[in-house]
Amino acid sequence: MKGYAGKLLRVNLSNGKVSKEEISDSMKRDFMGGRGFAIKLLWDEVKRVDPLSEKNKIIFSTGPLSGQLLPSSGKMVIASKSPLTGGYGDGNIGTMASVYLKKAGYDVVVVEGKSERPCYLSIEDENVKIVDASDLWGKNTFEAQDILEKKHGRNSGILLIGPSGENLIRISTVMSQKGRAGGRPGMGAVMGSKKLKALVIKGTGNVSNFDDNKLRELGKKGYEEIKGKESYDFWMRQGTMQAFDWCNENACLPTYNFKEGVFEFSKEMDGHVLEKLNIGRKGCPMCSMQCGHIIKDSSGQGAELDYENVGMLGPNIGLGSLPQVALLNRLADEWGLDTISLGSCIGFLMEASEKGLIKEKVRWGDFETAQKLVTEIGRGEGLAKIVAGGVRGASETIGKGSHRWAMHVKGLEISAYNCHACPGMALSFGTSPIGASHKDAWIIAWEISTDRFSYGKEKVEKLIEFQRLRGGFFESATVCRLPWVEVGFGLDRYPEYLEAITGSRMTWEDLYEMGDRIYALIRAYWKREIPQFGRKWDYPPDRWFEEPHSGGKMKGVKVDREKYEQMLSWYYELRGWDQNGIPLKETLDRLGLKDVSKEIMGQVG
Ligand code: PTT
Ligand code: SF4
Repeated sequence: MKGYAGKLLRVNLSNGKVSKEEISDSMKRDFMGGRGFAIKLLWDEVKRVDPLSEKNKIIFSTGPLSGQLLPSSGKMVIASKSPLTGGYGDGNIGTMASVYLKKAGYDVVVVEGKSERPCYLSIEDENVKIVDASDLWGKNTFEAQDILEKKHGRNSGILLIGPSGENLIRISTVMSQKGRAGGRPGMGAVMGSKKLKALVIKGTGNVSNFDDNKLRELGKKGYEEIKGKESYDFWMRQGTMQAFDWCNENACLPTYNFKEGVFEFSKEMDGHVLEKLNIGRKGCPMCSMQCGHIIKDSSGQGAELDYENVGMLGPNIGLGSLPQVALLNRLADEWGLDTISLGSCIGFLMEASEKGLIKEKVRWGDFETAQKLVTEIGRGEGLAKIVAGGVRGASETIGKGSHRWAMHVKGLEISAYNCHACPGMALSFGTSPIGASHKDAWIIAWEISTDRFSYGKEKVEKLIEFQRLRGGFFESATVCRLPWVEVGFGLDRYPEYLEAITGSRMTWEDLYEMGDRIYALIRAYWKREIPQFGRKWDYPPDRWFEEPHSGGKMKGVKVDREKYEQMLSWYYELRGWDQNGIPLKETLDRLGLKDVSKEIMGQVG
């Protein structure tokens, strides 16, 4: 099939073996790329292993749209069995590594085994080497990026971890280009466990497409369409930070460890403040609507901000200064810590301190302590040891009912939307295939603009439609979804792109079915890896059901547990899963996953 480099590169760090494998047409047809390839490979090859052992594998996977001359196409998926959740984990990163990987002749890299000494992987077309990285070990991601760029040239794509990944801190992510981050569920720790500091990728070839002329023409039109959109100017001024004000207005800003939805200092740090402080913009390759806004942090250095980072390192920990948030963000990037989980961990410690459950004083909004905590978390030292495994682990250590306000689902910390008054978004977090991420179904905007308090079946149907599109198509194609979500770029462009790339026309029905196949396989994976996995994994924390907002326009509102139960039951029914959330045999058979049902049947649930 056209549009793919056609090869999978496999590198075993235990024995140094490098091999190249053909990717079959059925794999391309049934799983497309990105997340689809990743779950298929993990299902086939990574079975009941300790995520931080040499038996786990980490997958870097592109799709047919990655790296093409098309709007916002410089993306790739990083996936593995997650050390944070114990189930399937992935993240999506914008990086030159996705562009160069395909140019080098590979769609996917699978890294397995474990190196004895720190190393990095150098991929230059045919030439693949495991290189000693002793001098890079311990360096932060900015320093290591500079060293590698100097050595390999700026025309290389670099994916790397910081010291927190080396220290096996389970909330570590993978970084690129000093500000792109991907792999929230501990992908950085998996690299660290393999003593793999980085991948440096260079490539000089070109992928052969079905109709390059048509593709060029479509790409040109796509960029023009994006620039012509009404919301483009505002997007360029505020990027994802436009959500900050909106969340505060709608009482869904994560505030004081998701206790409240409105922050008293919001006007001092919203998108308008960002506009005034902005000193530059950064983003992913092939993008004409770059969303990384740079401001000077409180130490005078540049830091790149996004809504999630500000929500979690600002209101969620009671901090109301954008330059101070930017400094915490920069530190997280240097250490290679995921900002969302980090903000949740710090918020958890602040609340534990307020409730007298830990002896240390960690006050809301205390910037100096928060700064110290980032370093301690990155090192896994001191008070931070409690949260090194995320807030689920912390609540298990502390006990005393703290699981009620440990803000995670399936072990992954909730991203920056408070859902006391957004039941659809609560269900989205509950059913996201990697734990509480917003990436699969950001239903909140639709929910607030329609019937916010409805628990109706139509909301569940909409949620599944979003998951099919975002979690199925965008994650596997693999391309940035923000042109569609944020400026209203036409969805129908994508099947046209696919046709010009691969030569085959796929309808949305075909693409949705592929999304369902990927979701069913991910669900089966969780079940196989965690035999007791089932319905009770699909609930947000008790806080949203039990503690209504104490102020703001949603004062007194909380999620109704019984009605949530009903939505969850509909969700399973619509997906063709049983009421414990496990795909039915007939569903797996229909999706071409016959062998999968044999493996998960008969497991205790
Ligand atoms: C994503 C998650 C997000 S989602 C943000 S901000 W967001 C946080 N960014 C971090 C960061 O920065 N530094 C850091 N140390 N940790 C961080 N953790 C958080 O990671 C990102 C953009 C954004 S910005 C979003 S919404 C969209 N996400 C997409 C997606 O998931 N899929 C897709 N097909 N397109 C997407 N487009 C947008 O990409 P994870 P990026 Mg990211 C500094 O990785 O694990 O998925 O978590 O990739 O290149 O940084 O782009 O308001
Ligand atoms: Fe990257 Fe942002 Fe552009 Fe998407 S919109 S490709 S995340 S810079």
